[in-house]
Amino acid sequence: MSRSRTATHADAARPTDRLLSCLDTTGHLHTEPELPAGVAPLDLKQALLQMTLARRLDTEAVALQRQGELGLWPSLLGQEAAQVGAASALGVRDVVFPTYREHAVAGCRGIDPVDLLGLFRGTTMGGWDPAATGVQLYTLVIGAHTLHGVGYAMGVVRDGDVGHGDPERDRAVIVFLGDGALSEGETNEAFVWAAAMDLPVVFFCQNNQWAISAPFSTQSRVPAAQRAAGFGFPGVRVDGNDVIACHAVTAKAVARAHAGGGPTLIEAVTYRRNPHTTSDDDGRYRHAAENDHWTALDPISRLRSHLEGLGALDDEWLEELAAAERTLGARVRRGCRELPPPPPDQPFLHTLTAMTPELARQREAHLAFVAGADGIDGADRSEERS
Ligand SMILES: Cc1ncc(C[n+]2csc(CCOP(=O)(O)OP(=O)(O)O)c2C)c(N)n1
Repeated sequence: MSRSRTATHADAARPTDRLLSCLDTTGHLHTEPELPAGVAPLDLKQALLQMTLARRLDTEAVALQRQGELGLWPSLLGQEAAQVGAASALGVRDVVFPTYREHAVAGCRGIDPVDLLGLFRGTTMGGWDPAATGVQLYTLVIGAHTLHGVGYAMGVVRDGDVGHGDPERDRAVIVFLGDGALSEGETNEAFVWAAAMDLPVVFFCQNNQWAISAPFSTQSRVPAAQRAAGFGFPGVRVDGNDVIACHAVTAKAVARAHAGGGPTLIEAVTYRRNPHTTSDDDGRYRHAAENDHWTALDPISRLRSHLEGLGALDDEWLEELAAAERTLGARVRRGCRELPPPPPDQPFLHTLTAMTPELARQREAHLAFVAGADGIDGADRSEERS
């Protein structure tokens, strides 16, 4: 395995505040010397499909929350290119550590959209099998999963699964984080550890400009990508609304990780166009004009214009896309309402690998409590209740 401690020559020569991009705001493809065309080919129609379906899921989920069917929903509106660009650059053996907003990443990895809703409906504490999907469960504690990802990457190295040049063997970890997470102790510890051990990790920061009501200028005095230099690994700043550039930088970082070259921090500069979650009132801390500015930079319109310019979108394909959206919408609305309530003892079954006598006692008491027979301490409370 190669153990390069330094960034490549190209990385070192590039000022880390330069924004890499391939697709301009009108959908015109231009040359980016650091991301030569063809290095990381992306199926553009598939990317448009994934981004469009992710947006439709998001729109449906916001509506479901408003109807009282979900307790909460963190919208991804505006972040589709960053997520689809990154996810489409991963191999099946690479492992994703998401936050709570990576709905498009989940879609690209084949997670059923209805399964994504359970956590926000309160019917599950997970929703999918991390081993089967290569996507760990959503993490609501900001920054905590950066260390989980780094720990997993240590396991990958110990298994000898880097540096073979064999896509069937080499593995990398991609940790998604927000700009607010950069201020967390865990994130900084994760950066130190990943650098010290040359771990195969890509830290993919979606700088969506806001950590709830705290602007990025409060989180950092320098562009996020520049932080990486202080830890000793490359930082790349990419247009997060450009799916082609996001795909290319992620593919490059993943290839570096696979080869044993160590970590990369990617800062995908984008914008959260909806409130932080459906519980947030963003009108209290930001102006509508800011949203208008970013709406004009919409990642889906940009890719669609590009493909239209190429004559790649015929009526038949567009009708198939619209039909796929309608099918998804209907499925999500029905599936959400039909999500089964979990068995009341589910947390007890998954706390430890083997049930201890004390846990078994607590489980029985809890089941009895839920059934309404006995109190949690085993005392008969039926008289008090009546
Ligand atoms: C350790 C911790 N501190 C505070 C919070 C409350 N909190 C929830 S989301 C959030 C902002 C996160 O912003 P960012 O990392 O930029 O991600 P984004 O939501 O913008 O995608 C905060 C502070 C939390 N969940 N966990």
